[in-house]
Amino acid sequence: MDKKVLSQKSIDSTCQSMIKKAEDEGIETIWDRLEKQQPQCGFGELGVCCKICMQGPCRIDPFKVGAQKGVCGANADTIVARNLVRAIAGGTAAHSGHAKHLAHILSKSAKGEFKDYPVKDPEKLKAVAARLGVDIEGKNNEELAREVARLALEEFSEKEGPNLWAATTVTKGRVDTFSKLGVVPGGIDSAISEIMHRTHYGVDADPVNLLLGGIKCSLADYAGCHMGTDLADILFGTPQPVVTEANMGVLKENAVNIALHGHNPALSDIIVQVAAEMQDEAKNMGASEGINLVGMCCTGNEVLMRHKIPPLTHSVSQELAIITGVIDAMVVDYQCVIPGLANLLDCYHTKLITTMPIAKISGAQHMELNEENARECAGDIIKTAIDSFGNRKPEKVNIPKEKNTAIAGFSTEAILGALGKVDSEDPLKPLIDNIVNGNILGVCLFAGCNNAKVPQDHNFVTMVKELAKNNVLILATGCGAGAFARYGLLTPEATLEYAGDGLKAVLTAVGEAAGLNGPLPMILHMGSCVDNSRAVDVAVAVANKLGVDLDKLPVVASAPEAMTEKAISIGTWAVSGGLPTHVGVIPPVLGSDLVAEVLTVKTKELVGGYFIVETDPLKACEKLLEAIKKRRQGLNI
Ligand code: NFS
Repeated sequence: MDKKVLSQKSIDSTCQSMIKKAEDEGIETIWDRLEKQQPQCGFGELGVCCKICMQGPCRIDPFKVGAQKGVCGANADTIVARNLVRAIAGGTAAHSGHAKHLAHILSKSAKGEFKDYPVKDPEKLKAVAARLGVDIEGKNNEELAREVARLALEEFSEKEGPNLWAATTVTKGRVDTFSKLGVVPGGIDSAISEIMHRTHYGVDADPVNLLLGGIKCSLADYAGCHMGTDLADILFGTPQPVVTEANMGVLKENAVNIALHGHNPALSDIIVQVAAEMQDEAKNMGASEGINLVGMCCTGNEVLMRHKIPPLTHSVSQELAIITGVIDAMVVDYQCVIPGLANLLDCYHTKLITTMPIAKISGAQHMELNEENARECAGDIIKTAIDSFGNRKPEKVNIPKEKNTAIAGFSTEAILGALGKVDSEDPLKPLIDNIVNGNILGVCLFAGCNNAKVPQDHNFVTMVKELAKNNVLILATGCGAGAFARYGLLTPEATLEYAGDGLKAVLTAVGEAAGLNGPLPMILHMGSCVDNSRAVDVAVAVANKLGVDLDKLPVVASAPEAMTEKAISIGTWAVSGGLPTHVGVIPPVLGSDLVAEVLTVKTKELVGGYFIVETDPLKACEKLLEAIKKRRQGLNI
């Protein structure tokens, strides 16, 4: 495979060398499977294929020659809208399933049943409880945890009134806008099941009404994300800045390498705690450097943010981790864990360990997390990994050298803490002053996945360099943040190299006030995908302080390599939150002019935000910069 072909798959040199190794060994990866799928179904790409009832599958001829209606009479607009909102419901189910899991843990922890999950951050617990309207006076941690967990669990089912996690965390203006449109979600699960109901055969056939349903469900997704962040912080601690290293060079030949992959910290955080106590066991088995934990995808982000576990690789390159030949165990929970991993187990010694009852993979070893005995489960899993170390196949070992320093851990609290070092009375003032005086032109939140259809990380890296040069402050989450970590872009050096003068001056002033002897990293890594809620918290605080709504702020978002249903639901709530939101992959909506028009134009009138679909990263930057400048004009700054 020549360099050009490799760079069309990933721009990460470690990934390229592992793709090459896979090819040499005759091993199939995600990119080979994508190739075998060509040409992909054009009807599916346009969103005009309907499989909802058994009279189908039906498809609409995009050239307007053949069938224009499905058997039931649904046209392209209805079919595209139905498919899209079902994807939003899928994403919502995933994010909120993660939050619900943590709510159950907090509930049992408060009752003294899950002893391995004490409240780690009582301050956050108090803050969340107060925000939810709990009277916190004189209550101890257990009482508060019980109330927060009860309120959290109540947020899932049918309930009267708005969802608390959505309504208490956005601006008043947003709540009014959502109320006017009739899209305020109640229970999260109710919102999901409402979508499944209204997209069932013969229910909602009005595309605009369906899309409004999608907005409502996306707001339930937002509620789930925010709850996921809040509860994880309460149980495992609110992140503060950490310095570590990223990319495959963090693997160690003489250590038991355990990759933590998936999304939920429920098990991975415990593994981090227990592994620290089992270093000698690994050494006794011949691993002179003990246990080396590394992170992947959003579970990786969770343990990076709280424990500076080095991120290894992300999203489309997950199989390549195993191809290094030194991952002794890959421990997975749920979401974004591809079944393709199991195909590698015949050739490599890696133990693929599934741990959640809802996420098993044929060929993997299942060691289920029992939260009543979480530390013991974690210990068993680590022992399995230590045993696996002895089964390495030396001829398969090849660790790419490259790694880069990465600074992460920028929770809302950490960002406000750093700003508070500049102005302790009014931490937001330095940020707002610098937005007003133009040192910071605007803010862009980068989120979302890699997508095998896009050269891995190409759009992410191209776009941040361009935006930073134009003095846009960059926040990042998810696999996007992971990408930036691997290229050394989460560093003060990147600020010095790429940031425009205004941005550089601000990041330097804050960094020096915070005692860093230099600027803050060019990109602030805020955590996993549910942690996009942290970015909302910052934006809401700024909006409230300025006395304007979110749709007036020079704040934009981008998912330049989006892939999952979760990315679609987050994108939809970012738009509903008032943000111009870029997507760098064509979503399956082009089969309906009406749906495409609603998403990119009409939503602007309804909620202030809108989608910008642009596959060229530099053109996307132009469009985002234009959107930021328009917003600045609107604010007269
Ligand atoms: Ni977000 Fe995180 Fe990554 Fe995409 Fe998957 S890990 S939750 S969905 S692929 S960014």
